[in-house]
Amino acid sequence: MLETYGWSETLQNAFLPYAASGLVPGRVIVQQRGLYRLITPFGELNAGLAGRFAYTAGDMEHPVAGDWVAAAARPDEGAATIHHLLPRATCFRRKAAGTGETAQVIAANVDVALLVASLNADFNPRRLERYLAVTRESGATPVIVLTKADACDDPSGPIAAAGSVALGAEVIAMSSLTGQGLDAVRRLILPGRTAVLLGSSGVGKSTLLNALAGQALMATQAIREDDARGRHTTTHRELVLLPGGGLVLDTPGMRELGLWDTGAGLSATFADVEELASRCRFRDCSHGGEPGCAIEAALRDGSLPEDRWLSYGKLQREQAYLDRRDDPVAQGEERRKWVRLNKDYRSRKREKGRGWADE
Ligand SMILES: Nc1nc2c(ncn2[C@@H]2O[C@H](COP(=O)(O)OP(=O)(O)OP(=O)(O)O)[C@@H](O)[C@H]2O)c(=O)[nH]1
Ligand SMILES: [Zn+2]
Repeated sequence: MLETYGWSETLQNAFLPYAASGLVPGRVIVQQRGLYRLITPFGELNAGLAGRFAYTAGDMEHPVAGDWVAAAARPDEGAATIHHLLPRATCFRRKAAGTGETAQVIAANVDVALLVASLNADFNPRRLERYLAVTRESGATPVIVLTKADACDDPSGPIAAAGSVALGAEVIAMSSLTGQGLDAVRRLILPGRTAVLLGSSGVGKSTLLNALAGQALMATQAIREDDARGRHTTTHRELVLLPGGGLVLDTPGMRELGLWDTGAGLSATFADVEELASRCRFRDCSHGGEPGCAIEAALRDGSLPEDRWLSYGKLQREQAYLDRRDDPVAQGEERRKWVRLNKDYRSRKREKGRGWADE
């Protein structure tokens, strides 16, 4: 039964030592302020952290939605106590704002991230680059899903634009309204696999989730219970089981995409830019007019689109800001260099008053 929720041989092996002490495996389907709801071999149980675990676990090791844990179950009470966190296959993290913590885990064990953008109006490939970087950092597989194909006369432009930033990620054009492309999306979320939907407000994430889940969503999403005083309470289930067997993780944290930790993911998403920079004649090239600069050459002949270069600089600047805030001395120096370079580039461009193409 846990296989439905993604239980695997790898997890089974990690769990083995805990089985001996009578614990059971469980997956977190809701996490709210230190209270958890788990799916376990005994069905759904409400859970809290064991005192010792809460005391010794670091911030990053506190379970979040999607996590697998080892817990002591008390099925008669409908309750359990979480004693251990099982290793995460993937994890979405965010730099915690202003708390001095280094990072905050948002979701765990996501296999595929659907990066949702709308084909109808302001389609913005720059936004996709950010989501791609975040996803690559997490370890999940990104797929670009372009919604509202029914409201777009010619989607070939946006599809090509998405493809050009995707660096190998699959691109699917679809419509939740007509059902076009819906099967292609369904095939991404195989039984036991966990997906998330990332994208700006209004691009159609909820509509897509409803189309994927069909009738099942309304029936299963809300957990109604009587609290201690006999009042009805409703909790939003964060891990939604689709009729076809796949899972979608839908948490408030995943919906608020603020300043994310994109370090390694940034390099993967801009591998082409970093590869170009490595071909400059001078290893410490500032891309500011030195002879043999591959970046400037590529900007001039158009093989590196200018907005992609600027977008790279912008994400570097945001990352530099985070680095500076979290570690005032170290780390940031390399990225601050990029900030400077990018400013140089932009001011020199302003001086010229025209684009590189006019040189
Ligand atoms: N024409 C068309 N409209 C769609 C489609 N999918 C969603 N919409 C419309 O787009 C609007 C926004 O859709 P939502 O699903 O609420 O968007 P969302 O991404 O969940 O937005 P947030 O909840 O704010 O994050 C709604 O009016 C939908 O009816 C589609 O495939 N075609
Ligand atoms: Zn250079």
